[in-house]
Amino acid sequence: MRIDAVSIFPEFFDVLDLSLIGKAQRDGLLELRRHQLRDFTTDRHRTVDDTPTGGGAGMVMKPEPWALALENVLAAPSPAERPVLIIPTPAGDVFTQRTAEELAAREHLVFAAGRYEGIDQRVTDWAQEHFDVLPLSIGDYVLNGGEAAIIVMVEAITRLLPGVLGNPESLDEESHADGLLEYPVYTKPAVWRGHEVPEILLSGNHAKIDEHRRQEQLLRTRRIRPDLYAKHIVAQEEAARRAD
Ligand code: 6GU
Repeated sequence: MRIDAVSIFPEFFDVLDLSLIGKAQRDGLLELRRHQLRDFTTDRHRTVDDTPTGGGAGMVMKPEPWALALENVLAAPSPAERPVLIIPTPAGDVFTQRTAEELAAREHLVFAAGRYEGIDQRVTDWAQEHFDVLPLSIGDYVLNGGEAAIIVMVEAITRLLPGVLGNPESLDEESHADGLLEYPVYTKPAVWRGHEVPEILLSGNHAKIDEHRRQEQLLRTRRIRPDLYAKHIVAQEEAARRAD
């Protein structure tokens, strides 16, 4: 997979050189290219922002440097497929595990990190000519810029790529893989500071252990995320109806 990330703070993305994503880059599974938006300005002050047309607080990112930066990304040799342009914004569709799975199947992702009050809307409109454009939010809160959201999305997407995780089986069991939260996990010792591991987990009976874990998943999801639990129940009812 190829990923390009454009920002006025490309150093933000240095954390992606650590750990599993760093290794994925060194192993050639992922090519991560970072770009400084200011390199695509044409004035002496390398200006990337301007006042909002129509008035109001804050500043807006000018369209011209964005167009030049994105054209530069398009000019580099690239996987044949039409690239996806992801614009992080609290006004976007919510990024979920499903989104991560869909994006993990693409060959070329481009992330455009806005700062200030956002990027001139016409960049989004123009970019549709060259990219599949996706404005995405990582949740209902406000960040100072898109960089931290990009790091979150790149981590969620790239860990799904074949060869990135040491043990790909952990993908099947983790939270959200099947729409439920993960069951609680334990290691040794069996009793620690008076707290015991559930006895069934020490039994060696794998059918019973699977059943216990499934029950814990359902209880935990109902308690912590009733919204996900309700969706799960609806999906189960539909599956049962189809099986009739
Ligand atoms: Cl993707 N960007 C910004 N700036 N704030 C956010 C966000 C994204 N998702 C939630 N808040």
